Amino acid sequence: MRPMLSAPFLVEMIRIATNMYDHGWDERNGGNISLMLDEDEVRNYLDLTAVTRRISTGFETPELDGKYFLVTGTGKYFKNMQYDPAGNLGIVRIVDRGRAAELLWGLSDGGSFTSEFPTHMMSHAARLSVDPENRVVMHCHPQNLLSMTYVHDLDEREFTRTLWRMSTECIVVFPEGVNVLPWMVCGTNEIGIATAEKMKTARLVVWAAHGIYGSGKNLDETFGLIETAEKGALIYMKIAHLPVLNTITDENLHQLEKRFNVKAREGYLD
Ligand code: 2HA
Ligand code: ZN
Repeated sequence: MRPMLSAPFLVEMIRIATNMYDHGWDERNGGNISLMLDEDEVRNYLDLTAVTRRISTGFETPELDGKYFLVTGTGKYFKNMQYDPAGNLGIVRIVDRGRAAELLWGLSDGGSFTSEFPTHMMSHAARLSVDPENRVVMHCHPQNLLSMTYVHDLDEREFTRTLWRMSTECIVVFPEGVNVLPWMVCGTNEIGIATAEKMKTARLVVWAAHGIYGSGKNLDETFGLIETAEKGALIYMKIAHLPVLNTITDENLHQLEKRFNVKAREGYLD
């Protein structure tokens, strides 16, 4: 058995969370991440029969039965993850049609997984139904995307089109656009169900006046996805109150589709 702290998935998780904190996206206990792990990968570091605790979830995701996740803990600070990985993170196996999670490692102070576990697990199930390679669900509170939800129309097409116009990279990185939920109470099954539904058509889901969810094949890609949308929002917040003299037109966006072999969300370009 190899030492857990040498596991590449754990090292990468700590690096990404630290980087997110450094970007100002995860104040205090803000944000949460879940990373699906392969059983064969986990077996190198853990005795898969040694269950520390069984934690009820309060929802069902039968699609995830038997799947393993490295997940951030509730009330934990991304800032502190690097100093105490086992206190701030846990590795769980989903069992009983998603109604419970067996803790195999971490959450060493007796804590539980993130309060947003419903949204994470339901979003994994939704993403896997449209992309079998999806492994990551990531949530954070980036300043500019959050600011934008106070001053911009929350219509998904309009929100997406604005971001696409704010930087040439945006349509290339998220051609399917950004989905948006109105303000809702967080940490509930209801916001989990609503987010998962939105995750079927886009890897980014904005929570108005709260933050954003991203999903993807790995931590790096998912971080980059949020980073690109947040850059678009940063430009928007810098220029929204100024007279705009130049922009990226729909014709330009069509040119980018051709050049980078991406297809913009149906009906989003004129
Ligand atoms: O875990 O970000 O949405 C803190 C949060 C809740
Ligand atoms: Zn949050």
